[in-house]
Amino acid sequence: MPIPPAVAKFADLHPKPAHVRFQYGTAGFRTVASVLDSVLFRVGVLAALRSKKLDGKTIGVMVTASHNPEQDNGVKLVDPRGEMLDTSWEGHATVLSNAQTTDDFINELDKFVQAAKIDLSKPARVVYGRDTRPSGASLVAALEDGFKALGAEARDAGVTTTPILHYLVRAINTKGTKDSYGDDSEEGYFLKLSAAYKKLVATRQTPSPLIIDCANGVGAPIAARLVEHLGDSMPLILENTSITTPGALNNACGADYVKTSQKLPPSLDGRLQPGQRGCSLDGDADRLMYFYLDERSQFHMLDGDKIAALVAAFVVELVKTAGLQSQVKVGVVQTAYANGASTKYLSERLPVRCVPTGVKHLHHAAEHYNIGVYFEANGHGTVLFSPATQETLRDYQPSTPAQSTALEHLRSLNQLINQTVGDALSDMLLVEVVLAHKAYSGLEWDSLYVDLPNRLVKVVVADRNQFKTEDAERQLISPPGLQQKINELVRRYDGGRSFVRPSGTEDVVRVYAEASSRAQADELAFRVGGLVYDFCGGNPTTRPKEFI
Ligand code: G16
Repeated sequence: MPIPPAVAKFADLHPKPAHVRFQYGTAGFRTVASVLDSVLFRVGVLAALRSKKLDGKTIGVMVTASHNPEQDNGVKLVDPRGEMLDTSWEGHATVLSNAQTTDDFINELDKFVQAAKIDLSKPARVVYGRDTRPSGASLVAALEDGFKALGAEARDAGVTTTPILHYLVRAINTKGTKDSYGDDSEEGYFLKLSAAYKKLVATRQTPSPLIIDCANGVGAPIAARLVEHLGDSMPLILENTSITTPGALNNACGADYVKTSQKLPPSLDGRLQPGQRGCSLDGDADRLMYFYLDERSQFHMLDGDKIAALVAAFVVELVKTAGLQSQVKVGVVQTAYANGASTKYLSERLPVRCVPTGVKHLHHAAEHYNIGVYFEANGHGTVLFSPATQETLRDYQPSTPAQSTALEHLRSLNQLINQTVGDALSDMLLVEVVLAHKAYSGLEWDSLYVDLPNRLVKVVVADRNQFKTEDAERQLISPPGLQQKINELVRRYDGGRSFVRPSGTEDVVRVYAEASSRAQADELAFRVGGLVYDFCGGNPTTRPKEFI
């Protein structure tokens, strides 16, 4: 079947800008919003094709640039079980987005449809949502043209969080089956989470109020609805909720700000009291960072690694108490950004794997465990219960009251934790459950292990694509010779570790460094940053002055 003529007609309305090269990266396409119109249209077409290929299963499309600044936007596809798009389609997405003219696009599309053996007569179904970015509405209009071009049945989920969109995709595709994931509505999501949370804390004291920094993004209205569903069971104070103030999104607030600057968002100064727990979401509410101030008002960050340590220990304990330790093996997945102290702490207790950055890599690795706990240091992560483990939890007959209680908790955790992707609000409730069960304050949680001082630096280079890595991104293989120079530098620092990789969401190269003291970690990061800058022919007049 040939490509329907409507595709060319609509494609003419969304010309590709000249001299821009797009790439389906770590989390889909992501760049400055003003150049994305053609990409959104083409992603609409691709989503419809993906659905046709999968016999009309519903495919998700999320329009967001998550932690990026407000002027950026992006789009990513979600596969039928709520997981990230199959990586084998990422390359096709890149090729289609870069076809220069309508004719080139139709040609590429035709080649792809033939090669992938897509039956165009099959139905296509999609569900799509967007975050609060001002560019979202017009980009969604371009996306909708892509759906119309192939006659896809499209459901608009409106302004929502990335994890809710993932939830909806799985809920729609499992509706009425034995694997039903929940009602396919936002309301269904809130009911599922809040019911599980209330069950898990039923016998615990109501926690002290938690401050949530909503990053001035979509987390604000969604958290407000969660508050209604939780009622008195969880006092939440929402901050940074200005979703219509221009320039406010992710600006000096949010999970990425907290992680990279290792500081309290200035807007929370005087709001967060010593000893009180606070947390930050990012622009689409899929990342979570916790923090607290000690009695001297010193800021302490509890990042994705600390969340992994807290949660993994709790899950292991429940599995053991339930008497399931021989059947249910728990494992952890991290990336090279995981603090060395967290990896040490976790690997002394559990199997730990290191994979490249990007939820898709962590998610797939976590699926190999019966219960897989995965968190990136930046606060993105979740806990996966394998289908076999879910059956075990359903059928297992406990023999003591203690076993029975632990089993019930595991069942409720499986309901509370978003099984499709990292979800800041679901993760926040998970953390609160563990803190309530362990009667931990932020300080006690923080004391599980002591972080090695670390620093993350961004370097702007002419072409980040020349950076290629191996060994889960811990070694550079290109540009040639640079890794050797980094190794020489690292050797001079006590407890030093550093690696360099190109970002898949921003036009920068990221440098991570760790050392035994704060000053040394900073120095190492800035020295490696300088090395990268000089090696890549950076302009001496624009060389950042902190690059020693
Ligand atoms: C996305 C991905 C994360 C990744 C982050 C940064 O997060 O989902 O897995 O850690 O980008 O990636 P990079 O270092 O390649 O820029 P988000 O929250 O921005 O969607």
